[in-house]
Amino acid sequence: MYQVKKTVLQENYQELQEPSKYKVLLLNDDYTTMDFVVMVMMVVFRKSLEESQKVMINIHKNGKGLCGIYAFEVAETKAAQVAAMAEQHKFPLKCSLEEE
Ligand code: TYC
Repeated sequence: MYQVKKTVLQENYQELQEPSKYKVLLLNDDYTTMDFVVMVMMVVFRKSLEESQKVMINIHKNGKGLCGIYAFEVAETKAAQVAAMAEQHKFPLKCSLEEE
């Protein structure tokens, strides 16, 4: 009985929690062009030209940078879009996801 109550309480608690959010980070490399990264940022992450340029330079200097924070499915879709665009253009550009 105690175990059943405990399980029900745990389930209720989990249902009350906000779903986790995920950071989508873009990684620097030596081959992807700056223009391509800026274009990806505008198309996939819906940033302005100016913001995309700022984020791209930050990644170029620091090795990686934050492109956005989303629910898991959205973050996964954005990462898949980046991977598909990079593959199409034969660039090694990579994304990573981090739980917030
Ligand atoms: N380092 C790349 C260059 O000098 C530009 C670049 C920026 C690549 C950000 C990837 O996520 C990246 N062409």
